Amino acid sequence: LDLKVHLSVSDLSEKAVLGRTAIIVDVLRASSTICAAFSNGAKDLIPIEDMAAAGRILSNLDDEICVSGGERDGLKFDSFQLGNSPLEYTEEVVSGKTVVLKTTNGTNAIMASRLAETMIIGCFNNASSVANFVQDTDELSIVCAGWRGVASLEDCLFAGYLADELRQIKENVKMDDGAILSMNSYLQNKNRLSESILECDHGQRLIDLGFEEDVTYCSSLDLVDIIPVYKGDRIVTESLVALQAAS
Ligand code: 3SL
Repeated sequence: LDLKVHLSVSDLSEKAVLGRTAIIVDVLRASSTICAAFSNGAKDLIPIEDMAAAGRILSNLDDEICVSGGERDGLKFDSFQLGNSPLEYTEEVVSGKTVVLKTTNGTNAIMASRLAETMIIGCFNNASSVANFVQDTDELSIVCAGWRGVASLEDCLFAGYLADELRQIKENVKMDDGAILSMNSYLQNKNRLSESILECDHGQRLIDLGFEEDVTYCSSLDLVDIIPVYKGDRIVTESLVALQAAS
């Protein structure tokens, strides 16, 4: 396995993921929100690059079949229905709907990785499913969303969790420096993951905004067993079994 970890989107050229499997990681909170939306029955999710695109897409979708969500600097857009808290994406709100999502870093990381052969969304909440899904992959890029072009500890910890899992399953894992840095950071913190995420920069930023419950939720391992996959212009989900059968 050739394993590369991009510690933030600014560390990613468009072609870096070309022909590879990419896992997009934004533990706080976009990846966790996407998993929550799908585990509560969202039909699909359209990640948005900018507000102009959001306006265009939303004006073509009936309110009955779509929900808008997202944040800027952690806070909900006035014109959107939901913010970026995974706890808002309940069955009652998202079941059967198309979610249109715009976030500060997570949706940008998704859009920046569009040339990947396969792109999935990962975080602690679907950790084991992601590790299982990529175990037969030969060329894997983990793209950490980070925060405004800078690495984030929580994304780095999840990248390190995956690197550590894969190194235990596979014979030859060739890691780049990003993967080694992430894995060492994970190994140092694996017995205090929640605490580390509560203490890190973005954990603290979210706590200051009143989202401590989100930070704890996003640090929880294996709450769901789904894999959100980017297909065409949107993200859909299938069970791990269906995805493995198709590959
Ligand atoms: O940066 C992002 O994409 C967001 O997930 C950030 S926040 O956790 O909603 O503030």
